[in-house]
Amino acid sequence: KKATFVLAPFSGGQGKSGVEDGPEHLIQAGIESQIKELGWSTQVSEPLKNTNYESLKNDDSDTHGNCKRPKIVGEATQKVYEAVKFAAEQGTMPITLGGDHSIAIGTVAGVLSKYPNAGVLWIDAHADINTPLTTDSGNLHGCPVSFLMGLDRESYPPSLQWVPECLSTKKISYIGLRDIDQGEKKILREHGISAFSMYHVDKYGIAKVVEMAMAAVSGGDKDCPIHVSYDVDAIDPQFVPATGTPVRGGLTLREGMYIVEAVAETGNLVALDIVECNPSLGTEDAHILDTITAGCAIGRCALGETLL
Ligand code: DIR
Ligand code: MN
Ligand code: MN
Ligand code: MN
Repeated sequence: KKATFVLAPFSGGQGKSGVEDGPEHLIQAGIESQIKELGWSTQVSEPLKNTNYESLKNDDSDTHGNCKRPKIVGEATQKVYEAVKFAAEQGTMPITLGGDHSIAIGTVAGVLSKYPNAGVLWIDAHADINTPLTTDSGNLHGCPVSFLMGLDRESYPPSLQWVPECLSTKKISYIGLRDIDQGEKKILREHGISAFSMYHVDKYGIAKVVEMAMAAVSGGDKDCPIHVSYDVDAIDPQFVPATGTPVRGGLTLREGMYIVEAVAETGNLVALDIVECNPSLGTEDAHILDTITAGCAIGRCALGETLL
């Protein structure tokens, strides 16, 4: 049991600063030592170490159509891709700590290069499936899924043309959705993408929803590798307040933990992302503590803490 913590202190996929401090806070709070205590050996990879993306964030010429900061997003995600791919090829489990969710362009592409048939569970209040043609905000953290699928490929900025069209519309399922743009709804519907909103969590309960989501991405293969890309804003802001785009009516902390516990129980987890913890957005210390400890709990549950 070996895990590689891939640190991705990157904020260029959205406008707010502070989310680049997520990895440091999670490490300071002990996520690595907690996972060691579960019997994992760990190592740390820092693919973005030699570049100050925060200073590059102010370059107003870095745009393409409606997309904001495509150059730094393209460059940073490619470095994350190489690091995650390498960690997976070494036979370790990449646990990527964000940073904003644009970094999942790199993590999912890296994981799929090692495990081409892996299914992705995207845990989020948002679908993150805008394309450069549909995005209103221009923030690329709202677009990673479409890049991985190659949707509206002709519209991609040059810096993101490296992204392999690696993710089938049949190999992703969402849990926690409650804030989806019109253009995204159209994409989800047209491609028949599996998606469980908060409505479905209320209707079926979280256990059934996770079971259905895993069945949807596994295509009948009981050993199908699973990558969980976990945006902490899936959990209700009452538990996870320090995040860039909080939306009320989310998962309880327990429901949020149950998702990764149930994946851990299958033994099929091959990679985990924990993204969008933004310590700067806590207006009191308890907000930061709640958010960071929830991030650590997601990591521990995914790696088997609560399995007896
Ligand atoms: C919105 C918000 N759909 C956008 N997306 C967020 O900017 O494309 N994703 N916040 O996490
Ligand atoms: Mn900072
Ligand atoms: Mn989100
Ligand atoms: Mn997201």
